[in-house]
Amino acid sequence: MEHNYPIKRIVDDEGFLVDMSFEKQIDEQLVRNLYYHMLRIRTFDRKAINLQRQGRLGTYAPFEGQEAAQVGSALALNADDWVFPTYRDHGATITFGKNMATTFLYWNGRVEGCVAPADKNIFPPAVPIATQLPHAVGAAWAEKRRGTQNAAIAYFGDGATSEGDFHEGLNFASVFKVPVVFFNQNNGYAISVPIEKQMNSATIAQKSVAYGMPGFRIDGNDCFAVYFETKKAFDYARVGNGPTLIEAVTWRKGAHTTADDPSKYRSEEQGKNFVDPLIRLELFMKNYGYWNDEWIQATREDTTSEVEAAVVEMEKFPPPNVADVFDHVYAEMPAQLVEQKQAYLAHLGRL
Ligand SMILES: Cc1ncc(C[n+]2csc(CCOP(=O)(O)OP(=O)(O)O)c2C)c(N)n1
Ligand SMILES: [Mg+2]
Repeated sequence: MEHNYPIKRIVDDEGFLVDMSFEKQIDEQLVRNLYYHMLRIRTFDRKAINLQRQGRLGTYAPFEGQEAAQVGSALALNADDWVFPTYRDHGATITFGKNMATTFLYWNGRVEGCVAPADKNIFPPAVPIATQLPHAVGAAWAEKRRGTQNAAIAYFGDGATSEGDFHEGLNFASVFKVPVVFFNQNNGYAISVPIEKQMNSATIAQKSVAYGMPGFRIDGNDCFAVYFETKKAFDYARVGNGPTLIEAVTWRKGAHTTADDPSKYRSEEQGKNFVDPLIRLELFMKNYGYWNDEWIQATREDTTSEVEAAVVEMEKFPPPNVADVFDHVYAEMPAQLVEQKQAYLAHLGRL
C-alpha cells in the first residue's frame, strides 16, 4: 500500500528545488518568515531544556527536528482559525500567536500557561492522547454552521492514531464535511514504542481512504512542502469540501520529554536520514540567493533576546501551586476530589 503514498517534497536534503512548479510561489518574504519562526522556536526549545536542567522549569516536551512541520503548518492558517495542539506543538502555537512567557509558564505548572491570547483561538495543549481531535472537529463544525470561512487544525502524533478519538474524529468530520485539517507529525515513536509496533498499516495517510477524505504523505522536514500542502488542505476545507488528513514524516531529535532517555530504545543511526529542517532551509537560502549574513545575524539576536525576555517574564510568577491541579478541573469540585485534595495537601504537610 505504501507506494500509493509517496512522500511529497518540494526541496531536497541538499536544499535544491525538486518540484519546479513552486519556484514562482516561493519569494523572499516567505523564506524569511519560515526561517525566522523556525529559528525562534528552536531558540525557545533549547532554552526550555536548559531551564529544566537548571531546575527552573518543570518536565518539558522538546520538538527539535519538527520545526518545519510546526512552523510550515501554523503559517498556513488564517488569523481566525482554530488550533488544537498536543504537548509537543508549542512551536506551532507560538508561531500562531501564543505568548512565549505564557508557554514557559505552562511548563512551569502555572495555570496562566493555559490561557490563550484573547485574539487567538488556541486550545490548551492536550496531554491525553488524541482527545483534541473530536474537539477540533466540534469547533470546525460550529464555524461551518455559523457560515464562516474559518477552519481548525488538529495536531497529533503517530501514536494518537491508535486511539478511538482519532477514528471518531475523522469519521464525524468526514460525515459532516467539517472544515478541519488533521495534521499528523509522524516522528516514528510514541514515547519508546516504534510505529511498526503500534500499527499494521504502511502509512498513516492511507487511513484517510476508510474515511473518504483526501490523505497526503509529505516530508515533514521540508518547510515548503508542509506550508503549501497545509494551505491546500485549508483552501479545500474553507469552501465546504470537508477534512484532509496530512501525514508529515519527521523525526524527534531529542527525548520524548526531559524525563526520558531515548538511548534506551533507539540508536543514533535511526535518525540519520532526516536532515535537520533548519539546515535544509539554510542550504536552500544559500543555493537560491536568499542568504544574507546581516539579516541572519540580526534574526539570531532578535530571537535570542525575545526568548531571554520571556524567561524574565515567566520568573516574575511565584512557583506553581499544587492545589491548581484540583481547582481547575470542575466548576464545582465533586466531593471525592475535595477529599483527594485534602489528603494530598496533608501528605505534603501543607494543611
Ligand atoms: C490516553 C493516553 N494514553 C497514554 C498516555 C501516555 N502518553 C503520553 S505521550 C504518549 C505517546 C504519544 O505518541 P505520539 O502520539 O506519537 O506523539 P509524540 O509524543 O511522538 O509527539 C503516551 C502514550 C497519554 N498521555 N494519554
Ligand atoms: Mg510520535
